[in-house]
Amino acid sequence: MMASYSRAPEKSAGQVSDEWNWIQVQCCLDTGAVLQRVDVPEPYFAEGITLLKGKIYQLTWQHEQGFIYDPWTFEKVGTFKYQGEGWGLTNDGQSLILSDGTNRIRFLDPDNFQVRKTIAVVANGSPVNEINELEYIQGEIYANIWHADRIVRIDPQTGQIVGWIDLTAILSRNEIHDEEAVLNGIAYDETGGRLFVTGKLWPKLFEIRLIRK
Ligand SMILES: [Ca+2]
Repeated sequence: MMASYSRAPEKSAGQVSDEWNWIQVQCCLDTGAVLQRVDVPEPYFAEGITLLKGKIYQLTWQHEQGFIYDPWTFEKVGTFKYQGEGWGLTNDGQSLILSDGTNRIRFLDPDNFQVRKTIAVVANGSPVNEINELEYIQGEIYANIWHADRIVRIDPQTGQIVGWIDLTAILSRNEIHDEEAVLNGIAYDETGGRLFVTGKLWPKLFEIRLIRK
């Protein structure tokens, strides 16, 4: 899972990734150097993260327990509860937007974590399940589907899928050494208009440009 933000105005954007049990900041995109990292303690499983109003929010999959961090120090500054599983997390500037492995996406109030609204992801009237990592980009929710090399673009009002992004073969076969090495990272640098993708156990982070087919 990835979120993108600028650490300081004079610096370029970094990525926060929580692959396995940590959150880390990578800067210097040409080197991929890890600048900062915080481990998530057992038994929690590090899941989706997002940066909203100066705080990083993080889900922990099946523990119904979220963590809140200071984005500069990575110090834990709070916790929150959610119901059911927590997979992907993003935000539209107002609500935390959470996926749970089904086709349901919930919008939570970041002040009290109450559910503001729920949408169901559908394509041509059929549910699209296993919605995983999320990224809110220019009024749409981009999401990957677990174990698929595709990202869907979702209308946040209706849940309708409005487009598919095909990432088949972005990583070559000999670079994948694990069945769980799946696409699951999407980050958008709003300032630079740059879109990044990666995956669990992937050796690379890609900046991609979308081409209409
Ligand atoms: Ca993301």
